[in-house]
Amino acid sequence: MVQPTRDDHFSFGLWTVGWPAADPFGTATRPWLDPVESVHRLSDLGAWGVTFHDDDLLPFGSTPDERSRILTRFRAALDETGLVVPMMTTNTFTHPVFKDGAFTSNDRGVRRFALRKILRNLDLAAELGASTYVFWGGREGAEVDSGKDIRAALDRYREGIDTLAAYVKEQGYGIRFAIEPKPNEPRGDILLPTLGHALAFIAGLEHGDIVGVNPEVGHEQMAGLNYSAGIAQALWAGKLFHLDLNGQRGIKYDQDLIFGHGDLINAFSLVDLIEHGAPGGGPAYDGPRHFDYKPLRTEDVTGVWDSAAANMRTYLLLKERAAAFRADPEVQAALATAGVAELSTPTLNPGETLADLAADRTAFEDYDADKAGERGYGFGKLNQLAVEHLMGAR
Ligand code: ASC
Ligand code: MN
Ligand code: MN
Ligand code: MN
Repeated sequence: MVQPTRDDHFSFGLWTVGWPAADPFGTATRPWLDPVESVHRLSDLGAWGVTFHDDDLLPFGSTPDERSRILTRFRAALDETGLVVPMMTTNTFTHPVFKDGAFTSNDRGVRRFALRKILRNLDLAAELGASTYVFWGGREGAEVDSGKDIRAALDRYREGIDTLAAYVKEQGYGIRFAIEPKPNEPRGDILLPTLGHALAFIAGLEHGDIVGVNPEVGHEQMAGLNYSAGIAQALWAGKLFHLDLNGQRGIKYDQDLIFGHGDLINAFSLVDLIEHGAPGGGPAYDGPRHFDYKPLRTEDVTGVWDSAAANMRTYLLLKERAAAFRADPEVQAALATAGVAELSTPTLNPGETLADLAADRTAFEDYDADKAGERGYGFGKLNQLAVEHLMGAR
């Protein structure tokens, strides 16, 4: 039951298991990992897909010959294992050229270079059959308020995304874009810092129909936000195109912990939501279950693969617990007491006008607000049932 299979649609970034664990205070603690080895190891563990930034596979500045040699080996590994590439993305953050951003660098030459780098990788994404293309704008931001015209930066961000989206449509690639918000790190403040900012930005795009979000657990939690509630809003907006699962413990630097190794209760409600939809009905999520985590810097190579397996195992265990939670008659009773399903009933009757409501004495003049104020919703009991299912106590 907790053995992952291809049907679970688990995917991993090459940059996750492949992270050599250099941080701002110390050098790498692990050797470079061959992407071909990652493909084989992930396949053996039961994963379904691999994802990558252009530079994770094809080092920045590779010659055309080097690119084709690397790609031939990589494709062979995909063919041998049957792993797919459901998502690709661009590294527009490592090279010094991007230190002030890519789409939103103050330097116009940098912005034009960034567009070309992304365009080339979009062609590769189409060739490899990726259906989602992620934009994580880690360097799109600032530390100095007067050094960045935020309105102009958003104009350039929109110009960049719309230009690339128009290209994807023209080429008939069938790729959708997913913007990944993050509040800070590496920039002091990043543009589109939360899922909500990103949804508002997308609403103003010309080609917003093929643009959605790729929210990451830790990134929303770095802003103190509730990840599963944010995911519910993205689903509600029809914009949950992809997601990045990991763990984070509170408002601090981006930890990229193993999924569940942070706010486990929120991870439980997330898995319950994306597997089963809202308790009152509503869409579930049918895209990749993508892990964007980093094996701890203290791990050796064995620890890397143990941690990769742990992400999938935790997800499957939570899925099992969430199914038991939903099926428990006591949970159903607690949901009824809480009135969870009642929220799906519209507030006005079918065809009822505001004048009708104003004439309805039972809604106001004869309504006993004090009596209604005495109601207990039993949310605490409901949450305890969730915690007990989560702990395997029920
Ligand atoms: C991404 C993505 C991130 C960052 C980070 C790079 O594409 O989803 O969160 O890049 O993982 O280290
Ligand atoms: Mn992160
Ligand atoms: Mn991410
Ligand atoms: Mn990350």
